[in-house]
Amino acid sequence: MSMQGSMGRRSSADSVCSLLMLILISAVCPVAPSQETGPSPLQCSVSPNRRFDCVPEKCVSKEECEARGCCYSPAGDKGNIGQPWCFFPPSYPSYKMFNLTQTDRGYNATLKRSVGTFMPHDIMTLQLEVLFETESRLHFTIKDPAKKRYEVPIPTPQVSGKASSTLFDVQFSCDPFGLIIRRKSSGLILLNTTVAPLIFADQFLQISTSLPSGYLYGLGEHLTALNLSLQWNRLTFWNRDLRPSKDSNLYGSHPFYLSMEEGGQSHGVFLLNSNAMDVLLQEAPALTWRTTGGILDFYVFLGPEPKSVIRQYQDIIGYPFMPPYWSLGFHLCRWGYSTSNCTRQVVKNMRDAKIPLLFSLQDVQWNDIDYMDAMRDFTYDQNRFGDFPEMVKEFHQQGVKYIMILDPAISSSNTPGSYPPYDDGLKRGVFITDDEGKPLVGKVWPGLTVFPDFTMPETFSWWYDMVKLFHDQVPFDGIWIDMNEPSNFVQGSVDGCPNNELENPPYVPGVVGGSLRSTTICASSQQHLSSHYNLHNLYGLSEAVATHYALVKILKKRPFIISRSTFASHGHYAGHWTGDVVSSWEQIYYSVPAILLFNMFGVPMVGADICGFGGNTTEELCVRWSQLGAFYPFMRNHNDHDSVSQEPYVFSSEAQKAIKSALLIRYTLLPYLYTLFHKAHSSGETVARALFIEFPTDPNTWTIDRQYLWGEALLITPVLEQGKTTVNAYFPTGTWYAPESGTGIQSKGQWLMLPAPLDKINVHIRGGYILPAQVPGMNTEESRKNKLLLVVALTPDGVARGDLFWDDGVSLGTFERQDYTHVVFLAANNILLNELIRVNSQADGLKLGMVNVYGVPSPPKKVLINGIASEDYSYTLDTKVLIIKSLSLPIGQQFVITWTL
Ligand code: MIG
Repeated sequence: MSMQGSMGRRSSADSVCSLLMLILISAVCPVAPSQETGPSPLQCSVSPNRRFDCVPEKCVSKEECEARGCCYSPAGDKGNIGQPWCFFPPSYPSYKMFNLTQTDRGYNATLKRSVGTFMPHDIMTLQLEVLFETESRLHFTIKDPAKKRYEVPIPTPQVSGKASSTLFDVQFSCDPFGLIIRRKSSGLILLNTTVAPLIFADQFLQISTSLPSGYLYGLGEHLTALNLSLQWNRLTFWNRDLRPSKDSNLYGSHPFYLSMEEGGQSHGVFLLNSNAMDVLLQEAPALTWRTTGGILDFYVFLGPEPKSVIRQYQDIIGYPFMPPYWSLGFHLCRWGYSTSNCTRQVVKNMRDAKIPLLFSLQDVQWNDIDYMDAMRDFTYDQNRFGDFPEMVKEFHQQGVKYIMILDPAISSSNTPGSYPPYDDGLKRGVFITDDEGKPLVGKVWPGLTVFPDFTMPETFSWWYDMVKLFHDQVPFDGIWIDMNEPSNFVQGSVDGCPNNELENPPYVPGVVGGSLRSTTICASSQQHLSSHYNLHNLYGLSEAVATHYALVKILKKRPFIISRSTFASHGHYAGHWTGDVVSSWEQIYYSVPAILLFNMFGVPMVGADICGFGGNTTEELCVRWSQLGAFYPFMRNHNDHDSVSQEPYVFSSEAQKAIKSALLIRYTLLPYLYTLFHKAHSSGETVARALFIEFPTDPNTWTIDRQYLWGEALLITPVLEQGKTTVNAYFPTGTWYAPESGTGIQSKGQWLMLPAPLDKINVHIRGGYILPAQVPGMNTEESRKNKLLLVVALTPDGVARGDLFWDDGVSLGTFERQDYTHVVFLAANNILLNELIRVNSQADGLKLGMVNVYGVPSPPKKVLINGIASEDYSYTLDTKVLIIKSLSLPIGQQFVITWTL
């Protein structure tokens, strides 16, 4: 430990120099003290926050603890796990490092431990590989050099050389082995893995690190605030079907965090590991990764801005898919639309509910499992949904898209020959097998079921065939994939699970139900690539990938898929909804951090069930949730089968009016939202964005999770509490305009109480930005044909910029094939003009019809459009808003608009 202290005082050295030091250090590695007796009392004087659990797998007495060579000190319960009573002394044996060598990609070294741990099957010799992949990305792996272990099968970039300069430096501690990673510019230690012993046993891998601050974000999917609690907090990763509850493993796993450093810089860490896992947080501040298999495969992202960290993470996992334009509209669903006529009536009610506004605004109608025959995939009930294909065609004629649900589990108890998905799948061997090699049988909605193994190539083609045959009958536009954790109504299988090491690992993370098989299939069941034990957390992702490729092939258009279960890289293929949230004020709030975190995970197409899924909503909650939901990237109202109706049209006309005016803002801003999705797809940006990501140097923003932004320029302040007609809003430094009036607020970074009557959601446009907008039509398709409106929000210096990405909204790979239009808008010195980055024929019909300029200090003397004077404008002195109307300027041709003051 003293070595670490002296290394901490060194100024940052270049890698050659530090290599020399390291060789020197390795040469003088001391021999670890023998552990035959318990540690002396002195070694146990570890301050409470720096204690790391030495008996994670059970409760022990003082004697048992000390027999392990650990320190015992009972303490009170704090956080969800409490302070450990039995903890490692600093002298607890760990690995030592040998043979550190420089390679053309970084460093290699051997790690050896001479004394085993309390876990079975310690791997006594390990291989460390440190790769300096880019200036801002460090990659290191710790593996068993003697035996290939399971590794997560997602494609990651392979880098051959070594970055010539880096934002980080790495120092190695040889005894105990540890990595100390610092930011060169500030000298700040970002990671230090010497704080607790490294354990690498066959089914128990643990590594701890110090953290540079208590501001930590990520590590989903959990029901949490945006800024994670470090008070003895355990976050468990084991995908599970569970109504979102605190301190529980939920539907997805994203072992990635972002940490804020003092001054507003930030870094991120990703552990590419899909095994059942716990992450433990404590106020030291420190973090422990504890996983039950695979290898340690870490990426460290140096940012330094949070935006860069998030992009660098997505460089590894893939950028988000580009959604079809229509998917940005309003989606309506519920469990319980039990017939095709009932589903038709819903669409009709939406269209009839034009009062008091003239827009219907529904874009997509959905069905839940109600449509199926005996709840089996790829069937429809001949009595209740006999005219299912016709229903979908009618929706299409009305400009409404259609999505239905599919569950992965396939009914297995049919008369042979009567249900092709099962018969064909069985023949092609696509189902996950038990320890005897027979398809494992569980129970889901249709009764007995088997589970497709989406890690097998044959399953991809079988799934494609099934989806294609169904699409030939029912021309749906997208697919909703549910129950893909995978969920199972019996524990493991109808025959239970065998008794083996995968079923009963020496350590079970803090999963709900206490066992890996709880609500899912046996961990020891076999898949093509590995055991389910290793692959469980990838089940939803693998189904999403298979569904994505099936839809690409069938539709030859952009696929739209919403999935419940996810893993890192999911956003490249599909979106996500946050599952079975309850209709409560608590859960409307939690949906905000959930949406912001999924944006950080590279899954920008995300939303919660508007008005709540479980339980009964109230009119007030549903109005507030619809207002918030109008600013979810994915906007869907969905409801449980036994809850009261919550479609917008069931409420009072005041409520309907409130919901529609929020919808109207969303539809007006679709060109802006679509451009944000393009930026997510093309450069890893977030769509719904936490304030700290946009304003990292303002620490006031670091804990804000009741407000957020769309991109850089739109601040959203929903009401998340019952009975409130005001809302407290933080305005980061700058000018913020209320679009209703166009009046600006100058903020120095301050909280303001805003009026928020039930019919209003507060949104503000940031000075310095230009938002492309459009007058809405009946749906997104109609809206797309209308004239553009530019909202120009000037800074006090009179400057603003923005852009528009435009294409046909449905074709595959328009960005990659460069078949799109991209126009930048610039305003300065009382001039607004466009700069054509790329123009294609898609933009032919698109014309600029109106410009609203906010923050024009005095009445213009004249307005010139391409040099020609126009009379069609108005100026309001008290709001300082200039409105220029009756324009007809093709967006793909250059224009100049001038107002002289
Ligand atoms: O066991 O398909 O989260 O959205 O309505 C419940 C019925 C299965 C769970 C999904 C929910 C859906 C429901 N499903």
